[in-house]
Amino acid sequence: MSKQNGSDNGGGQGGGPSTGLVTKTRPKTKRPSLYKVLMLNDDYTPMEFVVHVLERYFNKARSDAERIMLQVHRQGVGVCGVYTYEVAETKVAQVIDFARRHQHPLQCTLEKE
Ligand code: TYC
Repeated sequence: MSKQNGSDNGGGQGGGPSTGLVTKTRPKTKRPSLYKVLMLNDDYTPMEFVVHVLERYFNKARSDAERIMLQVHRQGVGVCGVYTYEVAETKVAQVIDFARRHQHPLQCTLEKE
């Protein structure tokens, strides 16, 4: 829906008669909400598998992937990346599916930033 600023016969950004009132038209864009993808620790998924997941689905360099994996292993949870909702949701589904196909219980989830 477009914002109406009155008839276009005067000054100011919004048009309308010259009342001396200047209104600003804002671009109707909103930044999308962002979501963290969190990886959860478990006792069974091999460390090497988690590192591989971080490289493959979150485009991490080997050294970053190892650091994140160890953080999850020690603290229980870690951030794999921050994305818009649809991208984050897709990555969570891909990781859980990939882990299941390899019979690992690895879990990850979304959290709004
Ligand atoms: N705790 C697992 C192990 O000792 C390794 C691991 C790390 C599992 C991170 C999941 O998200 C995870 N084999």
